[in-house]
Amino acid sequence: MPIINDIPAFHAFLTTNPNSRILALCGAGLSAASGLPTFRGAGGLWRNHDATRLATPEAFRADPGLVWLFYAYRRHMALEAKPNPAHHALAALARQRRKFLCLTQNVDNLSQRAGHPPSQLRTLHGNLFTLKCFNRRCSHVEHNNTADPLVPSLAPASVTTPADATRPLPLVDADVPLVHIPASELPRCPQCASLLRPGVVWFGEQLDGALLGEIYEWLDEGPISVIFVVGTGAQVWPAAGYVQEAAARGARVCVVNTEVAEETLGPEDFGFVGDAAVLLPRLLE
Ligand code: BJW
Ligand code: ZN
Repeated sequence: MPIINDIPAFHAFLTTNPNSRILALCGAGLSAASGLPTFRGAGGLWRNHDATRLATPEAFRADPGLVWLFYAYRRHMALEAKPNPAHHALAALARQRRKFLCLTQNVDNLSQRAGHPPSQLRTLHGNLFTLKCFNRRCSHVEHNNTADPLVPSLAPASVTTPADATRPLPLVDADVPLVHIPASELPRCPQCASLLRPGVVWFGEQLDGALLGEIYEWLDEGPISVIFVVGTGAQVWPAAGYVQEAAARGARVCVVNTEVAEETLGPEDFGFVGDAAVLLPRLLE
């Protein structure tokens, strides 16, 4: 049986391994307490669209305006959001322990804004505030975490506070028809005039090869005492594979999630059921 909700047992384990190497794999649940929706489950629908179906190159090719509205809305939400105590607890752990590496699947920039040292953070799925050219032959990349909206046609994505509370919000209320945004009104590459796209990794796309190489170098530097698996369904590859990679290097798995599947954990593993923003600061105090 895994060790469930036993904070003193986890503290005892960490104290007996003061200089050990620690890994974390984080997902959307880490930012849930900051008000950002998750991909699957209750929060996983955006205006009746399955969020994971919009996160594909095919969806962008079919309707770049729709996909841009989805990402413009998420950029706006992330800009409005604040890092929560779980982001801060992981950032503090990174500052305390140089042998801690955090792999995040999140693209919301909240770990960075919590002061997580960049050398101890790897953003597996990119960043909402990076823009890159959709033309594969063009290497243009830019960073923009200020413009909101990015272009005037994406302005509906930035409306989260209705001036008139009786009017529904255009970007969250599925009953309000979305305006079709023609490609001519979307952000364009300054180098080749192709469409710009969000700098995130969509399904079917390769993760950055150099980044994956760096992670394997870190994994192979020695044994790992624990991998925190925080707020992720751990269903998406290659991210999900790091749990097994860490376990193969001796790590005990410590799941922090509102839902913990005990049967997936080994007898030495830890499971903590609840909000990461409440649990992580207690686990790491
Ligand atoms: C809380 C909480 C609270 C709530 N506190 N907890 C091998 C086997 C099978 C398939 C594949 C494979 N290798 C590759 C694939 C294909 C595919 C894949 O994995 N498919 C699976 C779904 C089966 N992978 C890829 O395509 C990847 N590319 C790749 O491998 O390239 C090589 C290749 C290409 C083609 C063929 C074969 C190989 C790329 C994956 C990119 C994923 N991109 C997205 C979108 C990013 C941009 C964006 O944000 O829009 O990444 S999809 C989406 O899922 C997003 C997330 O980062 C990712 C993971 O989701 P996450 O974070 O786990 O969120 P949820 O919602 O699923 O879970 C939230 C959790 O939080 C839940 O557990 C809640 O209970 C919990 N929670 N509130 C704590 N308060
Ligand atoms: Zn270009």
